[in-house]
Amino acid sequence: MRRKGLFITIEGVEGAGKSTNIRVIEEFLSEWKLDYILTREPGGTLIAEEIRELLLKHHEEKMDATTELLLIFAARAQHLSTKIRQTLAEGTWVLCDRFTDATYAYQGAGRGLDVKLISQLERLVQDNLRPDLTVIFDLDPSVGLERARQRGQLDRIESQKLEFFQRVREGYQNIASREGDRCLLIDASQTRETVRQSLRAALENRMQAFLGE
Ligand code: Z5A
Repeated sequence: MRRKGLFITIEGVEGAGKSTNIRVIEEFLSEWKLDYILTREPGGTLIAEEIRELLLKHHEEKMDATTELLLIFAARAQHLSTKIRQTLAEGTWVLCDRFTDATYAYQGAGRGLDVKLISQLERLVQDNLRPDLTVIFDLDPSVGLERARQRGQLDRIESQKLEFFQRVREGYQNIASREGDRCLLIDASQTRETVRQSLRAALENRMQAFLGE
């Protein structure tokens, strides 16, 4: 029996279907009778949610990319220290809508910030904590942005140019190919039902390995 909860993160470009498929993962965890919490980044605690608002709203002043990066890690430090670490230590699983892979994809690949700087902050804030499993929904960003647009007004990060999101997608694809043991790359261009079935099949596989440990 595992003593610690498992840490699962969900990633992808805008409109790739994270929120839609988190429900599929929740359903799956409930079927396995696993205690879990659902949280998100940036955010997940009162202070971190305030930082999220600052990050996503439009400002008259341009936000510097390093400022953005530091705010994301500030929110993450708060989230880890007041929620994630404690929950995992109690044996409860944590399902988190985005985590540090998003920082490598958006601030690293997207904004072009130095990956070494991101990994230094990752070590500072997380120490050795890394997700046990990461599901990455892969989608052509022009399709994802169209889906997101239909939902309403775009926030500050969603308002970037298409090329930015193409770099973000490549960033995620690189992470998935480098870290195949941790990451599941799901083709999110299929119908909702097909995505759901591929996700369930992939989870079934991984779960046998985790729970058989
Ligand atoms: N960010 C960052 O820059 N650095 C970081 O380190 C972190 C985050 C942690 C907030 O993230 C922003 O923070 C995000 C990255 C940045 N910004 N951007 N841009 P978020 O996760 O809260 O917000 P989001 O990425 O904008 O999520 P989203 O737009 O809600 O996307 P989604 O959850 O992947 O999509 P969805 O809501 O499930 O689906 C979108 C629509 O498509 C919806 O109407 C669905 O019904 C529809 N849909 C879903 N699946 C399908 C299929 N298969 N076919 C057709 N239609 C579908």
